[in-house]
Amino acid sequence: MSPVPRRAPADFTPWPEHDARRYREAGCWTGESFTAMLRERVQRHPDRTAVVCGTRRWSYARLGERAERLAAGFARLGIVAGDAVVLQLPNVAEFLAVCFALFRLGAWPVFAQPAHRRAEIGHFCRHTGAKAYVIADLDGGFDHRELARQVQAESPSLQHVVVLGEAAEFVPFESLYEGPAVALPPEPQADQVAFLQLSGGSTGLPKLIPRTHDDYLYSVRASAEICGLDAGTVYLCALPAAHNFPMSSPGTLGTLYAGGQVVMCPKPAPDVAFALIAEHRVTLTALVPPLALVWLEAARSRRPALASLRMLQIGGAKCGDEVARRVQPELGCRLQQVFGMAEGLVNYTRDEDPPELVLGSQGRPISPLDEILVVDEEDREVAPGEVGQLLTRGPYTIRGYYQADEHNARAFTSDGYYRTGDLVRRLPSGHLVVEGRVKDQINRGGEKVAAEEVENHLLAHPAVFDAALVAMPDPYLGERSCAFVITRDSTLKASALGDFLRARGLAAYKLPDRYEFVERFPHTAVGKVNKRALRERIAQRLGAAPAAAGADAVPARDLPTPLDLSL
Ligand code: AMP
Ligand code: DBH
Repeated sequence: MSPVPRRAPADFTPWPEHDARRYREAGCWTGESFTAMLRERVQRHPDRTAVVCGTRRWSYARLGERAERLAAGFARLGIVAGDAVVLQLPNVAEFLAVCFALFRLGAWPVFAQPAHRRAEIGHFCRHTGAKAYVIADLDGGFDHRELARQVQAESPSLQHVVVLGEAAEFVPFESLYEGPAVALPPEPQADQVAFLQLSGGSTGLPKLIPRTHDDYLYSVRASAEICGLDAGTVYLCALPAAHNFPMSSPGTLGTLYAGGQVVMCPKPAPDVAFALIAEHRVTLTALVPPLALVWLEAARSRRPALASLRMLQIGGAKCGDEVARRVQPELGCRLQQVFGMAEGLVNYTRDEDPPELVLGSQGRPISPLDEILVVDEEDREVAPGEVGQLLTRGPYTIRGYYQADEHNARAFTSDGYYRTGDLVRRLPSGHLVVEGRVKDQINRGGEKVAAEEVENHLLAHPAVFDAALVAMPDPYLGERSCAFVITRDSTLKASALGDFLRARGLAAYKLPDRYEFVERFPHTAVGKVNKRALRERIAQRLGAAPAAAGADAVPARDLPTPLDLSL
Protein backbone atom coordinates (compact mmCIF):
# COMPACT_ATOMS: atom_id res chain seq x y z
CA MET A 1 0.00 0.00 0.00
CA SER A 2 1.37 3.42 -0.88
CA PRO A 3 2.19 5.67 2.05
CA VAL A 4 -0.30 8.44 2.76
CA PRO A 5 0.84 11.52 0.86
CA ARG A 6 1.49 14.48 3.09
CA ARG A 7 1.81 18.15 2.35
CA ALA A 8 3.98 18.71 5.38
CA PRO A 9 5.49 16.24 7.83
CA ALA A 10 3.05 17.13 10.60
CA ASP A 11 -0.19 16.99 8.58
CA PHE A 12 -1.18 13.50 9.50
CA THR A 13 0.02 10.91 11.99
CA PRO A 14 -0.38 7.53 10.26
CA TRP A 15 -1.12 4.36 12.16
CA PRO A 16 2.01 2.30 12.76
CA GLU A 17 2.42 -0.26 9.98
CA HIS A 18 1.79 -3.28 12.22
CA ASP A 19 -1.57 -1.85 13.34
CA ALA A 20 -2.49 -0.85 9.80
CA ARG A 21 -1.79 -4.42 8.70
CA ARG A 22 -3.94 -5.78 11.54
CA TYR A 23 -6.83 -3.51 10.62
CA ARG A 24 -6.63 -4.61 6.99
CA GLU A 25 -6.31 -8.28 7.84
CA ALA A 26 -9.30 -8.08 10.18
CA GLY A 27 -11.34 -6.64 7.32
CA CYS A 28 -11.85 -3.23 8.92
CA TRP A 29 -9.98 -1.33 6.25
CA THR A 30 -11.13 -2.61 2.89
CA GLY A 31 -9.39 -0.20 0.54
CA GLU A 32 -12.74 1.22 -0.56
CA SER A 33 -13.03 5.02 -0.79
CA PHE A 34 -16.23 7.04 -0.38
CA THR A 35 -15.99 7.76 -4.10
CA ALA A 36 -16.00 4.05 -4.94
CA MET A 37 -18.79 3.48 -2.42
CA LEU A 38 -21.10 6.03 -4.05
CA ARG A 39 -20.24 4.87 -7.58
CA GLU A 40 -21.15 1.31 -6.65
CA ARG A 41 -24.48 2.40 -5.12
CA VAL A 42 -25.29 4.49 -8.19
CA GLN A 43 -24.66 1.48 -10.42
CA ARG A 44 -26.67 -0.88 -8.25
CA HIS A 45 -29.79 1.25 -7.72
CA PRO A 46 -29.62 4.46 -9.74
CA ASP A 47 -33.31 5.30 -9.41
CA ARG A 48 -33.72 4.85 -5.69
CA THR A 49 -34.07 8.08 -3.72
CA ALA A 50 -30.85 9.11 -2.03
CA VAL A 51 -31.67 12.56 -0.64
CA VAL A 52 -34.83 14.53 -0.02
CA CYS A 53 -34.48 18.26 0.55
CA GLY A 54 -37.62 20.40 0.67
CA THR A 55 -39.56 19.56 -2.46
CA ARG A 56 -36.49 18.17 -4.19
CA ARG A 57 -35.80 14.46 -4.40
CA TRP A 58 -32.42 13.29 -5.71
CA SER A 59 -31.97 9.71 -6.85
CA TYR A 60 -28.63 7.98 -6.32
CA ALA A 61 -27.92 8.62 -10.00
CA ARG A 62 -28.61 12.31 -9.58
CA LEU A 63 -26.49 12.60 -6.44
CA GLY A 64 -23.64 10.83 -8.25
CA GLU A 65 -24.00 13.05 -11.29
CA ARG A 66 -24.15 16.23 -9.17
CA ALA A 67 -21.03 15.18 -7.29
CA GLU A 68 -19.17 14.42 -10.51
CA ARG A 69 -20.13 17.73 -12.10
CA LEU A 70 -19.26 19.67 -8.95
CA ALA A 71 -15.90 17.89 -8.85
CA ALA A 72 -15.24 19.21 -12.36
CA GLY A 73 -16.38 22.65 -11.24
CA PHE A 74 -13.99 22.67 -8.27
CA ALA A 75 -11.23 21.38 -10.55
CA ARG A 76 -11.84 24.33 -12.89
CA LEU A 77 -11.38 26.62 -9.87
CA GLY A 78 -7.98 25.03 -9.42
CA ILE A 79 -8.80 22.78 -6.48
CA VAL A 80 -6.47 19.77 -6.46
CA ALA A 81 -5.78 16.77 -4.23
CA GLY A 82 -4.68 17.81 -0.75
CA ASP A 83 -6.30 21.26 -0.95
CA ALA A 84 -8.54 22.22 1.94
CA VAL A 85 -12.01 23.66 1.30
CA VAL A 86 -13.97 25.05 4.25
CA LEU A 87 -17.54 23.82 3.94
CA GLN A 88 -20.27 25.67 5.83
CA LEU A 89 -23.69 24.81 4.50
CA PRO A 90 -27.01 24.29 6.26
CA ASN A 91 -28.81 20.94 5.97
CA VAL A 92 -29.35 20.85 2.21
CA ALA A 93 -28.78 18.16 -0.41
CA GLU A 94 -25.86 20.17 -1.80
CA PHE A 95 -23.94 19.49 1.40
CA LEU A 96 -23.63 15.83 0.44
CA ALA A 97 -22.94 16.60 -3.21
CA VAL A 98 -20.04 18.89 -2.24
CA CYS A 99 -18.62 16.27 0.14
CA PHE A 100 -18.57 13.62 -2.57
CA ALA A 101 -17.23 16.12 -5.14
CA LEU A 102 -14.29 17.02 -2.93
CA PHE A 103 -13.69 13.37 -1.99
CA ARG A 104 -13.52 12.61 -5.74
CA LEU A 105 -10.75 15.19 -6.17
CA GLY A 106 -8.84 14.11 -3.08
CA ALA A 107 -9.46 17.63 -1.74
CA TRP A 108 -10.35 17.96 1.94
CA PRO A 109 -13.63 19.40 3.14
CA VAL A 110 -13.18 21.14 6.49
CA PHE A 111 -16.49 20.59 8.28
CA ALA A 112 -17.35 23.96 9.77
CA GLN A 113 -20.57 24.27 11.75
CA PRO A 114 -23.30 26.72 10.71
CA ALA A 115 -22.82 28.56 14.01
CA HIS A 116 -19.13 29.30 13.38
CA ARG A 117 -18.14 32.87 12.75
CA ARG A 118 -15.07 34.89 11.87
CA ALA A 119 -12.88 33.60 14.69
CA GLU A 120 -13.45 29.95 13.83
CA ILE A 121 -13.74 30.17 10.03
CA GLY A 122 -10.71 32.45 9.82
CA HIS A 123 -8.70 30.00 11.88
CA PHE A 124 -9.72 27.04 9.70
CA CYS A 125 -8.80 28.96 6.53
CA ARG A 126 -5.42 30.10 7.77
CA HIS A 127 -4.51 26.88 9.55
CA THR A 128 -5.24 24.68 6.53
CA GLY A 129 -4.35 27.22 3.83
CA ALA A 130 -7.84 26.65 2.45
CA LYS A 131 -8.29 27.72 -1.16
CA ALA A 132 -12.08 27.86 -1.13
CA TYR A 133 -14.97 28.48 1.26
CA VAL A 134 -18.43 27.15 0.42
CA ILE A 135 -21.47 28.87 1.99
CA ALA A 136 -25.16 29.56 1.56
CA ASP A 137 -26.06 33.23 1.10
CA LEU A 138 -28.32 33.44 4.14
CA ASP A 139 -28.80 30.91 6.89
CA GLY A 140 -31.16 31.59 9.76
CA GLY A 141 -31.12 35.27 8.89
CA PHE A 142 -27.33 35.48 8.98
CA ASP A 143 -25.53 36.71 5.85
CA HIS A 144 -22.58 34.40 5.28
CA ARG A 145 -21.33 36.56 2.40
CA GLU A 146 -20.48 39.33 4.83
CA LEU A 147 -18.62 36.80 6.96
CA ALA A 148 -16.83 35.58 3.81
CA ARG A 149 -15.69 39.14 3.01
CA GLN A 150 -14.17 39.50 6.47
CA VAL A 151 -12.54 36.08 6.37
CA GLN A 152 -11.16 36.58 2.87
CA ALA A 153 -9.53 39.86 3.90
CA GLU A 154 -7.68 38.00 6.65
CA SER A 155 -6.87 34.73 4.87
CA PRO A 156 -4.30 35.08 2.09
CA SER A 157 -4.78 31.55 0.76
CA LEU A 158 -8.52 31.91 0.22
CA GLN A 159 -9.06 32.35 -3.52
CA HIS A 160 -12.70 31.42 -3.99
CA VAL A 161 -15.93 31.83 -2.09
CA VAL A 162 -18.69 29.66 -3.54
CA VAL A 163 -22.21 30.75 -2.64
CA LEU A 164 -25.43 28.75 -2.79
CA GLY A 165 -28.12 31.36 -3.50
CA GLU A 166 -27.43 35.01 -4.33
CA ALA A 167 -23.70 35.03 -4.88
CA ALA A 168 -23.02 38.79 -5.01
CA GLU A 169 -19.37 39.21 -6.08
CA PHE A 170 -18.56 35.55 -5.36
CA VAL A 171 -18.74 32.31 -7.37
CA PRO A 172 -22.36 31.17 -7.85
CA PHE A 173 -22.72 27.58 -6.68
CA GLU A 174 -24.74 26.68 -9.79
CA SER A 175 -21.90 27.86 -12.04
CA LEU A 176 -19.78 24.95 -10.80
CA TYR A 177 -22.12 22.58 -12.64
CA GLU A 178 -21.34 24.23 -15.99
CA GLY A 179 -18.18 24.76 -17.97
CA PRO A 180 -15.71 23.14 -20.31
CA ALA A 181 -14.84 19.49 -19.81
CA VAL A 182 -11.93 18.96 -17.49
CA ALA A 183 -9.90 15.84 -16.82
CA LEU A 184 -10.40 14.65 -13.25
CA PRO A 185 -7.44 13.23 -11.34
CA PRO A 186 -7.31 9.54 -10.42
CA GLU A 187 -9.78 8.55 -7.72
CA PRO A 188 -8.54 8.90 -4.14
CA GLN A 189 -6.78 6.02 -2.41
CA ALA A 190 -8.58 4.72 0.65
CA ASP A 191 -5.56 5.26 2.90
CA GLN A 192 -5.55 8.97 2.14
CA VAL A 193 -7.09 11.68 4.27
CA ALA A 194 -10.69 12.26 3.14
CA PHE A 195 -11.56 15.36 5.21
CA LEU A 196 -10.85 17.34 8.33
CA GLN A 197 -13.45 17.02 11.09
CA LEU A 198 -13.52 19.38 14.07
CA SER A 199 -12.85 18.67 17.68
CA GLY A 200 -14.72 20.36 20.51
CA GLY A 201 -11.28 20.69 22.03
CA SER A 202 -10.12 22.10 25.31
CA THR A 203 -7.23 24.31 24.25
CA GLY A 204 -6.82 27.74 22.72
CA LEU A 205 -7.72 27.02 19.10
CA PRO A 206 -10.07 24.41 17.63
CA LYS A 207 -8.22 21.29 16.52
CA LEU A 208 -8.70 19.58 13.18
CA ILE A 209 -9.10 15.85 12.84
CA PRO A 210 -7.80 14.11 9.71
CA ARG A 211 -9.89 11.05 8.85
CA THR A 212 -9.01 8.62 6.08
CA HIS A 213 -11.46 6.87 3.75
CA ASP A 214 -10.40 3.51 5.19
CA ASP A 215 -10.92 4.35 8.82
CA TYR A 216 -14.07 6.45 8.44
CA LEU A 217 -15.80 4.10 6.03
CA TYR A 218 -15.14 1.31 8.50
CA SER A 219 -16.89 3.24 11.28
CA VAL A 220 -19.76 4.09 8.93
CA ARG A 221 -20.16 0.51 7.69
CA ALA A 222 -19.97 -1.03 11.15
CA SER A 223 -22.37 1.61 12.51
CA ALA A 224 -24.86 0.86 9.73
CA GLU A 225 -24.67 -2.83 10.63
CA ILE A 226 -25.05 -2.28 14.37
CA CYS A 227 -28.05 -0.02 13.81
CA GLY A 228 -29.63 -2.43 11.34
CA LEU A 229 -29.73 -0.05 8.40
CA ASP A 230 -30.95 -1.26 5.03
CA ALA A 231 -32.60 -0.02 1.84
CA GLY A 232 -35.76 0.71 3.81
CA THR A 233 -34.03 3.12 6.18
CA VAL A 234 -35.20 6.72 6.02
CA TYR A 235 -32.84 8.88 8.07
CA LEU A 236 -33.82 12.36 9.19
CA CYS A 237 -30.75 14.58 9.40
CA ALA A 238 -31.98 16.94 12.12
CA LEU A 239 -28.63 17.89 13.70
CA PRO A 240 -26.20 19.96 11.59
CA ALA A 241 -25.05 17.67 8.79
CA ALA A 242 -21.37 18.53 9.24
CA HIS A 243 -21.28 17.16 12.76
CA ASN A 244 -19.69 13.76 13.16
CA PHE A 245 -22.75 12.21 14.84
CA PRO A 246 -25.33 12.79 12.05
CA MET A 247 -22.66 12.24 9.44
CA SER A 248 -21.37 8.86 10.47
CA SER A 249 -23.05 7.29 13.48
CA PRO A 250 -24.50 5.96 11.14
CA GLY A 251 -26.01 9.21 9.92
CA THR A 252 -26.21 10.37 6.34
CA LEU A 253 -23.20 8.43 5.12
CA GLY A 254 -24.34 5.23 6.84
CA THR A 255 -27.75 5.61 5.21
CA LEU A 256 -26.22 6.07 1.76
CA TYR A 257 -23.93 3.11 2.45
CA ALA A 258 -27.02 0.97 3.15
CA GLY A 259 -28.91 2.24 0.10
CA GLY A 260 -31.47 4.10 2.21
CA GLN A 261 -32.88 7.58 2.00
CA VAL A 262 -31.65 10.75 3.72
CA VAL A 263 -34.16 13.46 4.54
CA MET A 264 -32.55 16.83 5.18
CA CYS A 265 -34.22 18.68 8.05
CA PRO A 266 -33.57 22.44 7.93
CA LYS A 267 -33.94 22.81 11.69
CA PRO A 268 -34.61 20.41 14.55
CA ALA A 269 -37.77 22.15 15.79
CA PRO A 270 -40.57 19.63 16.42
CA ASP A 271 -43.05 21.32 14.07
CA VAL A 272 -40.59 21.04 11.17
CA ALA A 273 -39.14 17.63 12.05
CA PHE A 274 -42.43 15.92 12.92
CA ALA A 275 -43.97 16.98 9.61
CA LEU A 276 -41.00 15.53 7.72
CA ILE A 277 -41.14 12.30 9.73
CA ALA A 278 -44.81 11.87 8.84
CA GLU A 279 -44.43 12.86 5.20
CA HIS A 280 -41.39 10.70 4.41
CA ARG A 281 -42.04 7.84 6.82
CA VAL A 282 -38.74 8.47 8.61
CA THR A 283 -37.44 5.44 10.51
CA LEU A 284 -34.34 6.79 12.27
CA THR A 285 -32.99 10.08 13.56
CA ALA A 286 -30.41 11.44 16.00
CA LEU A 287 -30.62 14.20 18.60
CA VAL A 288 -28.69 15.75 21.46
CA PRO A 289 -30.36 15.41 24.89
CA PRO A 290 -31.89 18.91 25.14
CA LEU A 291 -33.55 18.51 21.75
CA ALA A 292 -34.85 15.10 22.76
CA LEU A 293 -36.49 16.81 25.71
CA VAL A 294 -38.11 19.38 23.44
CA TRP A 295 -39.38 16.62 21.14
CA LEU A 296 -40.77 14.69 24.10
CA GLU A 297 -42.71 17.73 25.24
CA ALA A 298 -44.06 18.41 21.76
CA ALA A 299 -44.91 14.76 21.11
CA ARG A 300 -47.43 14.68 23.94
CA SER A 301 -49.97 16.07 21.53
CA ARG A 302 -48.63 14.66 18.27
CA ARG A 303 -47.67 11.04 18.68
CA PRO A 304 -49.56 9.58 15.69
CA ALA A 305 -47.36 11.54 13.28
CA LEU A 306 -44.31 9.67 14.54
CA ALA A 307 -45.58 6.14 13.88
CA SER A 308 -42.86 5.32 11.30
CA LEU A 309 -40.02 6.22 13.67
CA ARG A 310 -38.34 3.04 14.86
CA MET A 311 -35.38 4.42 16.71
CA LEU A 312 -34.23 7.67 18.25
CA GLN A 313 -30.52 8.02 18.85
CA ILE A 314 -29.40 10.34 21.63
CA GLY A 315 -25.79 11.40 22.07
CA GLY A 316 -23.29 14.23 22.13
CA ALA A 317 -23.84 14.75 25.85
CA LYS A 318 -25.05 12.48 28.59
CA CYS A 319 -28.69 11.54 28.31
CA GLY A 320 -30.26 11.74 31.76
CA ASP A 321 -32.32 8.83 33.10
CA GLU A 322 -35.46 10.89 32.98
CA VAL A 323 -35.20 11.60 29.26
CA ALA A 324 -34.05 8.06 28.47
CA ARG A 325 -37.02 6.49 30.24
CA ARG A 326 -39.57 8.64 28.42
CA VAL A 327 -38.50 7.86 24.84
CA GLN A 328 -40.22 4.51 24.30
CA PRO A 329 -43.53 5.26 26.01
CA GLU A 330 -43.90 8.81 24.74
CA LEU A 331 -42.38 8.70 21.25
CA GLY A 332 -43.26 5.08 20.56
CA CYS A 333 -39.77 4.23 19.32
CA ARG A 334 -36.68 2.56 20.70
CA LEU A 335 -33.86 4.56 22.25
CA GLN A 336 -30.23 4.14 21.34
CA GLN A 337 -27.57 5.93 23.35
CA VAL A 338 -24.54 7.02 21.35
CA PHE A 339 -21.31 8.17 22.95
CA GLY A 340 -18.91 9.19 20.25
CA MET A 341 -16.21 11.61 19.30
CA ALA A 342 -15.03 13.09 16.03
CA GLU A 343 -11.56 11.73 16.88
CA GLY A 344 -12.93 8.22 16.39
CA LEU A 345 -14.34 5.90 19.05
CA VAL A 346 -18.12 5.50 18.97
CA ASN A 347 -20.18 3.48 21.47
CA TYR A 348 -23.73 2.31 20.95
CA THR A 349 -26.28 0.58 23.09
CA ARG A 350 -27.53 -2.39 21.11
CA ASP A 351 -30.96 -3.71 20.24
CA GLU A 352 -30.32 -6.88 22.21
CA ASP A 353 -29.18 -5.01 25.34
CA PRO A 354 -31.40 -5.30 28.43
CA PRO A 355 -33.36 -2.12 29.26
CA GLU A 356 -31.10 -1.20 32.17
CA LEU A 357 -28.13 -0.90 29.81
CA VAL A 358 -30.05 0.99 27.13
CA LEU A 359 -31.35 3.42 29.74
CA GLY A 360 -28.34 3.55 32.01
CA SER A 361 -25.22 3.28 29.89
CA GLN A 362 -23.71 5.11 26.94
CA GLY A 363 -23.13 1.91 25.01
CA ARG A 364 -20.13 -0.19 24.09
CA PRO A 365 -17.57 0.30 21.31
CA ILE A 366 -18.30 -0.42 17.67
CA SER A 367 -15.38 -2.73 17.10
CA PRO A 368 -13.75 -5.73 18.76
CA LEU A 369 -10.52 -4.02 17.73
CA ASP A 370 -11.30 -0.90 19.76
CA GLU A 371 -8.90 -0.90 22.69
CA ILE A 372 -10.25 0.67 25.87
CA LEU A 373 -8.27 1.62 28.95
CA VAL A 374 -9.74 3.22 32.07
CA VAL A 375 -6.87 4.80 33.98
CA ASP A 376 -5.95 7.01 36.94
CA GLU A 377 -3.83 10.22 36.79
CA GLU A 378 -0.66 8.13 36.41
CA ASP A 379 -2.11 6.20 33.46
CA ARG A 380 -2.46 3.05 35.59
CA GLU A 381 -5.58 1.02 34.95
CA VAL A 382 -8.15 1.38 37.71
CA ALA A 383 -9.90 -1.63 39.25
CA PRO A 384 -12.77 -3.01 37.16
CA GLY A 385 -15.92 -0.95 37.67
CA GLU A 386 -14.05 2.05 39.07
CA VAL A 387 -14.27 5.49 37.48
CA GLY A 388 -11.23 6.58 35.50
CA GLN A 389 -10.09 8.43 32.42
CA LEU A 390 -10.94 6.82 29.13
CA LEU A 391 -8.05 6.14 26.76
CA THR A 392 -8.68 4.51 23.42
CA ARG A 393 -6.91 3.24 20.34
CA GLY A 394 -8.32 1.41 17.36
CA PRO A 395 -9.06 1.08 13.66
CA TYR A 396 -10.97 4.36 13.34
CA THR A 397 -9.45 6.50 16.11
CA ILE A 398 -6.86 9.02 14.99
CA ARG A 399 -3.29 8.95 16.22
CA GLY A 400 -2.81 12.70 15.95
CA TYR A 401 -4.55 15.98 15.11
CA TYR A 402 -3.77 17.90 11.95
CA GLN A 403 -0.55 19.90 12.33
CA ALA A 404 -0.53 19.94 16.10
CA ASP A 405 2.70 18.25 17.22
CA GLU A 406 2.85 19.95 20.58
CA HIS A 407 -0.78 19.28 21.42
CA ASN A 408 -0.52 15.71 20.12
CA ALA A 409 2.21 14.98 22.66
CA ARG A 410 -0.35 15.67 25.40
CA ALA A 411 -3.50 14.34 23.75
CA PHE A 412 -2.03 10.91 22.95
CA THR A 413 0.00 8.47 24.99
CA SER A 414 3.39 7.42 23.68
CA ASP A 415 1.82 4.16 22.50
CA GLY A 416 -0.89 5.90 20.52
CA TYR A 417 -3.91 5.94 22.81
CA TYR A 418 -6.15 9.00 22.48
CA ARG A 419 -6.81 10.69 25.80
CA THR A 420 -10.54 11.35 25.47
CA GLY A 421 -10.67 13.48 28.62
CA ASP A 422 -13.85 11.64 29.60
CA LEU A 423 -14.33 9.95 32.97
CA VAL A 424 -16.04 6.61 32.57
CA ARG A 425 -16.94 3.46 34.43
CA ARG A 426 -16.79 0.19 32.51
CA LEU A 427 -19.43 -2.41 33.25
CA PRO A 428 -18.74 -6.16 33.05
CA SER A 429 -20.60 -6.22 29.70
CA GLY A 430 -18.09 -3.73 28.27
CA HIS A 431 -20.64 -0.92 28.29
CA LEU A 432 -19.37 2.48 29.39
CA VAL A 433 -21.08 4.90 31.72
CA VAL A 434 -19.89 8.48 31.31
CA GLU A 435 -19.31 9.95 34.77
CA GLY A 436 -17.73 13.30 34.00
CA ARG A 437 -14.65 14.69 32.38
CA VAL A 438 -11.18 15.94 33.11
CA LYS A 439 -10.80 18.07 29.99
CA ASP A 440 -11.22 21.80 30.39
CA GLN A 441 -14.40 21.95 28.37
CA ILE A 442 -18.06 22.81 28.80
CA ASN A 443 -20.55 20.46 27.12
CA ARG A 444 -23.42 22.81 26.43
CA GLY A 445 -26.13 20.36 25.44
CA GLY A 446 -23.80 18.61 22.99
CA GLU A 447 -22.04 21.75 21.81
CA LYS A 448 -18.52 21.67 23.16
CA VAL A 449 -16.89 24.86 24.40
CA ALA A 450 -13.14 24.86 25.00
CA ALA A 451 -12.57 26.94 28.14
CA GLU A 452 -9.14 28.19 27.11
CA GLU A 453 -10.36 29.40 23.74
CA VAL A 454 -13.00 31.64 25.33
CA GLU A 455 -10.64 32.75 28.13
CA ASN A 456 -8.10 33.90 25.53
CA HIS A 457 -10.73 36.04 23.85
CA LEU A 458 -11.78 37.52 27.20
CA LEU A 459 -8.15 38.26 28.06
CA ALA A 460 -7.87 40.30 24.87
CA HIS A 461 -10.21 42.87 26.43
CA PRO A 462 -8.12 45.70 27.90
CA ALA A 463 -10.15 45.81 31.12
CA VAL A 464 -9.89 42.06 31.79
CA PHE A 465 -7.07 41.09 34.09
CA ASP A 466 -7.87 37.39 34.26
CA ALA A 467 -10.69 35.05 33.24
CA ALA A 468 -11.74 31.47 33.95
CA LEU A 469 -14.59 29.72 32.18
CA VAL A 470 -16.33 26.87 33.98
CA ALA A 471 -19.46 24.78 33.60
CA MET A 472 -22.55 25.46 35.67
CA PRO A 473 -25.42 22.99 35.94
CA ASP A 474 -28.48 23.65 33.82
CA PRO A 475 -31.71 21.67 33.83
CA TYR A 476 -32.21 22.06 30.09
CA LEU A 477 -28.75 22.00 28.47
CA GLY A 478 -27.08 19.91 31.17
CA GLU A 479 -24.38 22.55 31.43
CA ARG A 480 -23.92 26.18 30.58
CA SER A 481 -20.82 28.32 30.79
CA CYS A 482 -19.97 30.79 33.50
CA ALA A 483 -17.06 33.21 33.10
CA PHE A 484 -15.35 34.29 36.30
CA VAL A 485 -13.63 37.58 35.52
CA ILE A 486 -11.15 39.76 37.40
CA THR A 487 -11.36 43.25 35.96
CA ARG A 488 -9.11 46.27 35.99
CA ASP A 489 -12.16 48.46 35.71
CA SER A 490 -14.99 48.09 38.19
CA THR A 491 -17.48 49.68 35.79
CA LEU A 492 -17.06 46.89 33.22
CA LYS A 493 -20.41 45.34 32.35
CA ALA A 494 -21.21 41.78 31.37
CA SER A 495 -23.03 43.03 28.30
CA ALA A 496 -19.88 44.87 27.17
CA LEU A 497 -17.91 41.63 27.39
CA GLY A 498 -20.59 39.78 25.42
CA ASP A 499 -20.49 42.47 22.73
CA PHE A 500 -16.71 42.32 22.71
CA LEU A 501 -16.65 38.55 22.17
CA ARG A 502 -19.29 38.76 19.47
CA ALA A 503 -17.29 41.47 17.71
CA ARG A 504 -14.26 39.19 17.77
CA GLY A 505 -16.30 36.76 15.70
CA LEU A 506 -16.85 34.03 18.24
CA ALA A 507 -19.68 31.55 17.58
CA ALA A 508 -22.72 32.40 19.71
CA TYR A 509 -22.78 29.10 21.61
CA LYS A 510 -19.32 29.92 23.02
CA LEU A 511 -20.41 33.24 24.56
CA PRO A 512 -20.54 32.84 28.34
CA ASP A 513 -24.06 32.37 29.65
CA ARG A 514 -23.17 34.23 32.81
CA TYR A 515 -20.42 36.42 34.20
CA GLU A 516 -19.21 36.53 37.78
CA PHE A 517 -16.96 39.47 38.58
CA VAL A 518 -14.54 38.59 41.37
CA GLU A 519 -11.42 40.06 42.98
CA ARG A 520 -9.35 36.90 42.92
CA PHE A 521 -9.50 33.24 41.95
CA PRO A 522 -9.07 30.33 44.34
CA HIS A 523 -5.87 28.42 43.63
CA THR A 524 -4.80 24.81 43.94
CA ALA A 525 -1.81 23.73 46.00
CA VAL A 526 0.43 24.09 42.94
CA GLY A 527 -0.90 27.56 42.20
CA LYS A 528 -3.25 26.81 39.30
CA VAL A 529 -6.70 28.39 39.12
CA ASN A 530 -8.94 26.03 41.04
CA LYS A 531 -11.73 25.50 38.57
CA ARG A 532 -13.35 22.83 40.65
CA ALA A 533 -13.83 25.39 43.43
CA LEU A 534 -15.25 27.86 40.91
CA ARG A 535 -17.66 25.24 39.57
CA GLU A 536 -18.77 24.44 43.10
CA ARG A 537 -19.17 28.10 43.92
CA ILE A 538 -21.45 28.80 40.97
CA ALA A 539 -23.40 25.56 41.37
CA GLN A 540 -24.02 26.35 45.03
CA ARG A 541 -25.05 29.87 44.24
CA LEU A 542 -27.50 28.71 41.57
CA GLY A 543 -28.86 26.01 43.85
CA ALA A 544 -29.24 28.39 46.76
CA ALA A 545 -30.77 31.33 44.97
CA PRO A 546 -31.07 30.75 41.29
CA ALA A 547 -33.10 33.87 40.60
CA ALA A 548 -31.24 36.45 42.68
CA ALA A 549 -27.61 35.52 42.58
CA GLY A 550 -26.06 38.64 44.02
CA ALA A 551 -25.01 42.03 42.74
CA ASP A 552 -21.83 40.87 41.04
CA ALA A 553 -23.53 38.02 39.18
CA VAL A 554 -24.90 38.90 35.81
CA PRO A 555 -26.85 36.40 33.74
CA ALA A 556 -25.57 37.26 30.30
CA ARG A 557 -28.36 35.85 28.23
CA ASP A 558 -31.93 34.75 28.37
CA LEU A 559 -32.60 31.06 27.95
CA PRO A 560 -32.10 30.32 24.28
CA THR A 561 -35.02 28.76 22.54
CA PRO A 562 -34.25 25.18 21.54
CA LEU A 563 -33.78 26.42 18.01
CA ASP A 564 -30.69 28.33 19.02
CA LEU A 565 -29.19 24.98 19.74
CA SER A 566 -27.41 23.96 16.61
CA LEU A 567 -25.08 21.38 18.24
P1 AMP B 1 -15.68 15.86 20.15
O1 AMP B 1 -14.35 15.31 20.60
O2 AMP B 1 -15.73 17.33 20.01
O3 AMP B 1 -16.20 15.17 18.95
O4 AMP B 1 -16.72 15.58 21.32
C1 AMP B 1 -16.83 14.29 21.83
C2 AMP B 1 -17.12 14.36 23.29
O5 AMP B 1 -18.52 14.57 23.49
C3 AMP B 1 -16.83 13.10 24.03
O6 AMP B 1 -15.46 12.94 24.33
C4 AMP B 1 -17.69 13.29 25.27
O7 AMP B 1 -17.07 14.20 26.16
C5 AMP B 1 -18.92 13.98 24.72
N1 AMP B 1 -20.00 13.01 24.43
C6 AMP B 1 -20.38 12.54 23.23
N2 AMP B 1 -21.43 11.69 23.35
C7 AMP B 1 -21.70 11.59 24.67
C8 AMP B 1 -22.64 10.85 25.45
N3 AMP B 1 -23.56 10.05 24.88
N4 AMP B 1 -22.60 10.99 26.79
C9 AMP B 1 -21.71 11.80 27.39
N5 AMP B 1 -20.79 12.52 26.71
C10 AMP B 1 -20.77 12.44 25.37
O1 DBH C 1 -20.33 14.34 20.46
C1 DBH C 1 -19.82 13.78 19.49
O2 DBH C 1 -18.79 14.22 18.94
C2 DBH C 1 -20.45 12.53 18.95
C3 DBH C 1 -21.57 12.01 19.56
C4 DBH C 1 -22.16 10.85 19.06
C5 DBH C 1 -19.91 11.89 17.83
O3 DBH C 1 -18.79 12.40 17.22
C6 DBH C 1 -20.50 10.74 17.33
C7 DBH C 1 -21.63 10.20 17.95
O4 DBH C 1 -19.95 10.13 16.24
